[in-house]
Amino acid sequence: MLKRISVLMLAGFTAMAVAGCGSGGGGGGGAITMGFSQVGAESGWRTANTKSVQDSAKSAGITLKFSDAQQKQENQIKAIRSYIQQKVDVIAFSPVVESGWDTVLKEAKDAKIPVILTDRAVDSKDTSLYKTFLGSDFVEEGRKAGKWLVDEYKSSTDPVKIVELQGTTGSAPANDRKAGFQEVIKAEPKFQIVASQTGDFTRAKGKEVMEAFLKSTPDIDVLYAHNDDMGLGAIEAIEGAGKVPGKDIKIITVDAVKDGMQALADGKINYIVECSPLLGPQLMDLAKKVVKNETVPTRVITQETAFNQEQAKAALPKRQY
Ligand code: GYE
Repeated sequence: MLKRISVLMLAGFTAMAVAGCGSGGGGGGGAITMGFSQVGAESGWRTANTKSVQDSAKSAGITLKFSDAQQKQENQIKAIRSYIQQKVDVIAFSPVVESGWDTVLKEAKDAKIPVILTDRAVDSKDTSLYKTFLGSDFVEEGRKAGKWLVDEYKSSTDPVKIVELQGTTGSAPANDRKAGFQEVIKAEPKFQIVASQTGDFTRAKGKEVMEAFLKSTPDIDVLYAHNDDMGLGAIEAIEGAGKVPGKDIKIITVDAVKDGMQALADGKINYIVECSPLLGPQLMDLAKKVVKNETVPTRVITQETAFNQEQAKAALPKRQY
């Protein structure tokens, strides 16, 4: 829209007339339209992220075109193509998997529409295909999970049997949370990942896969789940098998959404690494800058922490999501 307005200005419209058709809001130079392609609604994290993006667009005066890809890359590619056709000012998206984006990102670049990656990364070699990447350091999250485990078992020499519930296959958080965790635990051979499978970041799959793990793998000591939702599903499976989550099987998850934090406070989860979904305000700031062609950092990392039971109890009353 900004481009169209500047063409009008060139055509000799007065500044006041331009402001009149600038459709309200927008930082000074007319409203910005953002096309946003969301992964889906697979988890509590995602729901909070969607709300953050929608609320912040509203308060930033940015017109948001929003689409939910239902965890399918083809739907995201379709949505991005439609945003290109609609000539939005900026495209933001959270790529469901890392690979396979070059073609559509080139199309956006050729149409001179800036792209912002939010939450998840792509593995494109050509980094000129997007302006910036806003989100967490998932490798570091995996390391934090691993460090807690190393500390928890520091006085034991017995083997520690770990099962892992991975996030969506091929997604940045699944790849990186696995890698960061492994990097830390591999120093001590007593830590053994005895089973590892995707639960697609959902509660239902987390439960289903944990049920299978419990049948196939005797004496599981630890569950590492790449998000709270899969951990919460797994808790149901563990209880269903007559075991006590948090005691018979120690549980580490990532995200720290309210339901996860409640389970941690109740002693059913033992440790949660935080991953903040509240990316909306920073995303809107970056969008305003890239639309004005201002330079932005190529990587913006979210600040995060981790919680044990006591810290979860203290944080819960003020938890926003
Ligand atoms: O951890 C998980 C969600 O990409 C960081 O996606 C996000 C992850 C989050 O479904 O719950």
